[in-house]
Amino acid sequence: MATTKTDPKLPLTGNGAKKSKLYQGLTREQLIQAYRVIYTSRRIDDREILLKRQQKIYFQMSGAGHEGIGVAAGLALKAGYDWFYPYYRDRALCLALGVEPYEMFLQGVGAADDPSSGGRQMPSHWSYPKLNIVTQSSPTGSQILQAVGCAEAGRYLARHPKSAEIPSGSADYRQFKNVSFQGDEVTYVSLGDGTSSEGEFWEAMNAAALGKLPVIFCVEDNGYAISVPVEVQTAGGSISRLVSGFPNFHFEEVDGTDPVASYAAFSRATRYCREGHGPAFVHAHVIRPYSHSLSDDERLYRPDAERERDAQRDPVTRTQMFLLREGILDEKGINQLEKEVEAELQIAVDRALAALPPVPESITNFVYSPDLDPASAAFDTQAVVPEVPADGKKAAGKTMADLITATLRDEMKRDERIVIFGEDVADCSREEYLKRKLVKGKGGVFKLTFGLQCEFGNDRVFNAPLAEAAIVGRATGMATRGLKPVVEIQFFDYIWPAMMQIRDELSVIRWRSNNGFSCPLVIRVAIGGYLTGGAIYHSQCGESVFTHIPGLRVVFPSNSQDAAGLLRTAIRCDDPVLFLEHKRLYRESFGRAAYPGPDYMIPFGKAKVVQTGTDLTVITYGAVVPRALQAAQKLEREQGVKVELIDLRCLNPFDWETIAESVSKTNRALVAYEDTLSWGYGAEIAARIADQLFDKLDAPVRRVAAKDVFVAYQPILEDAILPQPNDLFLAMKELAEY
Ligand SMILES: Cc1ncc(C[n+]2csc(CCOP(=O)(O)OP(=O)(O)O)c2C)c(N)n1
Ligand SMILES: [Mg+2]
Repeated sequence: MATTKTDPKLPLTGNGAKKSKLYQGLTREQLIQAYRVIYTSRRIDDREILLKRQQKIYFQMSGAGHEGIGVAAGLALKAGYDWFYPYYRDRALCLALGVEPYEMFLQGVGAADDPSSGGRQMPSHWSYPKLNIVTQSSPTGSQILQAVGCAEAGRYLARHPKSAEIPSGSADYRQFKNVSFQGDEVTYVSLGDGTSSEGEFWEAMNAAALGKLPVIFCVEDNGYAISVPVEVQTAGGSISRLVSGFPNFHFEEVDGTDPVASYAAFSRATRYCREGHGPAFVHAHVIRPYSHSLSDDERLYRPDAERERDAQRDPVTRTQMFLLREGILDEKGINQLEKEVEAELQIAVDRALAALPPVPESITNFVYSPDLDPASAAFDTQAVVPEVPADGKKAAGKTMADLITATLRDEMKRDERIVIFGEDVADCSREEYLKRKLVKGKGGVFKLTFGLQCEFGNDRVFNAPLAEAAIVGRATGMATRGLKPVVEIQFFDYIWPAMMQIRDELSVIRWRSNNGFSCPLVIRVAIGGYLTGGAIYHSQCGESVFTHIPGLRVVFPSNSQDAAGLLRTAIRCDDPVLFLEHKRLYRESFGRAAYPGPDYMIPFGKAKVVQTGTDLTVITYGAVVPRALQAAQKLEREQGVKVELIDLRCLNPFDWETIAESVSKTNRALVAYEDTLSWGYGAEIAARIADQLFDKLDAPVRRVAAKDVFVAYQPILEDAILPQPNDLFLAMKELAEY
């Protein structure tokens, strides 16, 4: 698709005017409205700068120079119908979509009533649920993949309209997740020229092109990323040239300081997307007259001549001159409009300065869903024990892998909002091979999703490009719209490209938007060692990195039945969940069980006492559970020491009550975990015991864990690195004897 170029040097469109004349489809009234938005946007920046200097607000980020493209996008798209992932320079876009100046000033002062975040985020981090403006963060570019997921969700919902319904009596996240879709909605996402260097931008472009998704990528190119000029940032200096090879795209390159030309570009882009041809790319050349932020002084790296050249293209003066030249407004009309805006802003500032700040007690509100507590009794259901077969033999125990698959299957039957994607999770992307029965299908490198694509179709189970940030980012966008993605990260060791999405987006979307948005979803991850043949990049643990993130539930089952019950809770709950599946336990003979039925759930934060004892408490989880059990049984056999063994099952929340009760009884505690010893998950448990149960202890709290090195390949080394039954045995014995 060729790029449609508008020469930035051309004068603004048209001259001489009749009242009925249209300007690229815009009426004279719309142009006056556009100027009002542009002028208002600039004056809000000016007022904020003043307020910051008076120390009445705490940060300022301007949209100056970007108003032309912003207002054009706002005029071409529909608030509350299309979806918006804007970045911090999109003040004019937000105003054009219907955000009130007062609401922007509320953000500056950090008021309790600030609709974007209730005082939790910096100004210019837009979030307006009623307008479909989705909460934005500060990391450059982390919104882009979510926009792709948002567009995917819109298309999925249009194809599966029944999934948007809330079945009566469905006691799950769907009660609190209203879903809306239009069928032809477009998702807007914007970014700066510098941000186009982020890998996530390219992952998003690829995903949008692959899926022919209705996303408009708007690059607002002001030539700088703080002090770094575009030729140092972008090879060849033109992002348009670099992306021109992406298939299925419509491309526009436009002078973004010209609202009329920008509107024409956006209208073409919007039409292309709405009609379902694919994504669009709008490259808007803009200016940045106010330095990067109030903390930056661009005179340190830009000479006056360059800045003056930019000033010639200022969208405020350009648009004003255009209105005068076209006879749309005369000088009096301009003055009148500007006076009205000034008066409106004065009232808005005064009101915002009088607004109440949030109360400190509110800080923990909305870290998690306020509506559905996955630790509550609602998630405590009985296992349905299968009847003994007629021949009297016990039903064969199923592996953890079997029961995870069975649980996924039953949940997919129950809830059409569930989609599964990741690397290799589909049976076969080339569906015709399956249809012609040429292949059996793969269904995951560990085969846990085997058969699900065949059963539920390839728009519910599909392979994703090899890009972990994209898997989590797209899933987050989908979940924001109400779908329930259950995505897979193939190996825990490869979760790190998704870390920005997990740490700075997924986990904090509800909190930072003050409950305006949420994105409950499940990330299944194969984790752990004891593999004989894994190594640094296939055998690591590292769960404490994730339990350290507020807003993320972390689950780590040790046996089949728990895996089934906890996975179902993870899927039906209203929070994002990291579901850690130990690879060594997938097909272990330890902990096999019959399928506990299609409604079996275990509440989060409830430990299981694997065996009761009186002499010492061992607190552990995951693959250390069977090893600790082996050690405890040996200790009892050989020394008569009775160990109480606690399997935490869920790491956030965790079951402090069961730990406290047990340690109060046994007076001795050993915390055992597979991850490296120092700064590990057990350190927190040990610290809590020392802190809160000090009076009960007859011995120091001990830990057994991996050596502080990575897991090695050679089995002799792996054995020496990871905690073994004998290490656990010796530690238990020593503690019992203390
Ligand atoms: C991931 C990340 N790295 C660095 C920053 C700090 N930072 C904020 S804005 C910015 C420059 C962005 O430039 P560009 O994308 O061109 O947008 P502009 O501000 O010029 O509109 C940087 C480096 C950040 N917010 N996020
Ligand atoms: Mg820039």
